[in-house]
This record gives sequence, structure tokens and C-alpha cells, in this order.
Amino acid sequence: MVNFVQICLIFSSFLGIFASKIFAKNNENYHPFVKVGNKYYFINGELKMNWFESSEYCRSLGGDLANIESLEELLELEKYILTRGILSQLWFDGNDLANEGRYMSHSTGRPILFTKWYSTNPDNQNNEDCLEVCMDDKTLLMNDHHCEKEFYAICQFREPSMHCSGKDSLMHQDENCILKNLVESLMQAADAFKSHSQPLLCPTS
Ligand SMILES: [Ca+2]
Ligand SMILES: [Ca+2]
Repeated sequence: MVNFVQICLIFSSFLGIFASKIFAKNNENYHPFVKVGNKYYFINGELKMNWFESSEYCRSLGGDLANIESLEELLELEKYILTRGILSQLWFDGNDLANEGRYMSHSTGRPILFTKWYSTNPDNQNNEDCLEVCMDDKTLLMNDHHCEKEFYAICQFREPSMHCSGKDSLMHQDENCILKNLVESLMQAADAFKSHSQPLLCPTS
């Protein structure tokens, strides 16, 4: 019979593997992305591209054009861009190419929910469809602009998928999946221990 000490030993072994995975993740080389707030961004201050080239460029680095989802993220980016001294406009993730006025994230396929527009924008002036941010008196604001214009790109590191597959080996799962699977394993072990510990309720003869 599996006793509780054995269960704890098995779990602590898995926990050790999980901890080493976390440690490895924390030391993972995000280059060229740098941590800004809770996300990792990269702005190549020597390369201006149109919106489509920017999107492809970010993807080639293992990221996407930045998906700015909150005021907190915008303010973190604002601080970072001011520190870098970047005065140019910058492309980020979002366009209304499919349906005028309905801005969609290219990386997530979902509508853009957070916006902080530059005065009188979005104005779709002469059919502006792609989203950029610009610095207005040290405040980062959003604007729709012509997709073919060339600006710097704000790339965002693409986090690993949250999808957990039981077929994946442990080394190919991210820590969220590993933790989920560990908790499930512990619960199964605890159930097994409980069932072996319970007195028999039915007569054996
Ligand atoms: Ca438009
Ligand atoms: Ca505009």
C-alpha cells in the first residue's frame, strides 16, 4: 500500500523538477526583449518599417507587435520610451482593416479593448487603419495612421501557450502546465491513499 510518506516523497521530487524549471525560466534569455512592467518589449531604434513589416519583424523575433491592454501597461511603456529618448511614432498591435472603426488585435484575433486616443482620433483621415502611439508632451497616446507609413515597432515577447497537453513530455510543458499536472497528481495520490485508508463499509462475506 502506498503510504503518505511515499506520496510526499513523490510529490517533493516533482516539486524539485518544477522549481528547477521555474529557475530556468527566470533565467531564460529574453534577448533582445527587456522587461517593462509585467511584459517584455523590444524597440529597434534603428529600424523603421510599415505596419505589416513591423508585424513580421516582431514575429521573426518570437514576439508580436505589442498588445497594449491597460493604462498601467501604457504608462510603463511611456516611461520606457521617454527613458530611451524615442520621439518617433511607434507601431503597436491593432488595425481596423477588416471593418472600419472596429480595431482588432492581429496577435490575439480579439477586439482592442483598451484605448487612450490622441485628441480627435481615431479620425480615419484618408483611410487610416493601423494603430500607432505617439508622444504628446511626455504623454503616450494612440492614433490611427496609414499602414504604409514607416515607424519604429514596439515588439512584445510572446508568452508560451497556456494549453496543457498530457501527450507533451515534462520538458516541453511550461510551468503553468507542470504545476497543474503536479496538483492533479497529488490529488490523485491523496485519493488513492484515502481509499486505502478507509475502513471497508461492505461485509466481505
Ligand atoms: Ca480606419
Ligand atoms: Ca488618425
